[in-house]
Amino acid sequence: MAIDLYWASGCTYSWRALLALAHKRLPFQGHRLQLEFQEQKSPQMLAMNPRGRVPVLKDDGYVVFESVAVLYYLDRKYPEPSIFGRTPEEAAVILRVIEEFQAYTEPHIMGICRTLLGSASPADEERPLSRDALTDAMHVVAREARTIEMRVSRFDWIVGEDYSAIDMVIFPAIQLLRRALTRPEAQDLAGRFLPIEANYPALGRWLQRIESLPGYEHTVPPSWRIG
Ligand SMILES: N[C@@H](CCC(=O)N[C@@H](CS)C(=O)NCC(=O)O)C(=O)O
Repeated sequence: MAIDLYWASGCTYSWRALLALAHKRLPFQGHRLQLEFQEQKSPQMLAMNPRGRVPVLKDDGYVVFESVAVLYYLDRKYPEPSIFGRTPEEAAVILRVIEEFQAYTEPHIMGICRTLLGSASPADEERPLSRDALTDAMHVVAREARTIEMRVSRFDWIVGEDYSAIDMVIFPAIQLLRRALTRPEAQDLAGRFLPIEANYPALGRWLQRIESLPGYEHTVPPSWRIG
């Protein structure tokens, strides 16, 4: 087994893969790319992922990209501890909640974060939001966060009794949102969300639960530690 992970600091999608590798205690060779220098678009990277995005995982010559596919591959290849549930029913709920998050919540979180933190990407769909759009996005996120709050107030993890792929998918996005909302220009938006421990106490405990997992500290974006 020789796993290579191509990733970028502060990239929530890369963070998912790092969390899965840490949880499964899989040794790997990390290749940190600098997105601002377009390293993800080098010929070597484009040969592995023609979309020129990270994360990309290579395992003994097999290449997989798109973060949820990376998590799924790792789980099929290295099944213990499982991150896609123990039963077909649990697996379906994990996948369903991943789909729901990606369809209904994540685009709004990313819009807010891109606007407040800036983005290296010039793509149309990645333009900053207007002030009104920002406020609307925050309403949606606050509402969706309530449903996650309900889930983690019943169990320790978002689905069922184990830490799973859905926790790994949502956690980095919430951390990025927290970071974006601490910007001075976000003061009027932040009140509905921060401090998270006051607005969403179960979500706050869930974040701390993940932060205390073995190996977690190695997954934290290095660019955040010095900023
Ligand atoms: N849907 C992809 C998204 C990956 C993605 O957008 N990665 C960003 C960094 S967080 C990227 O590589 N951007 C580089 C670019 O757009 O040139 C996944 O889940 O892996």
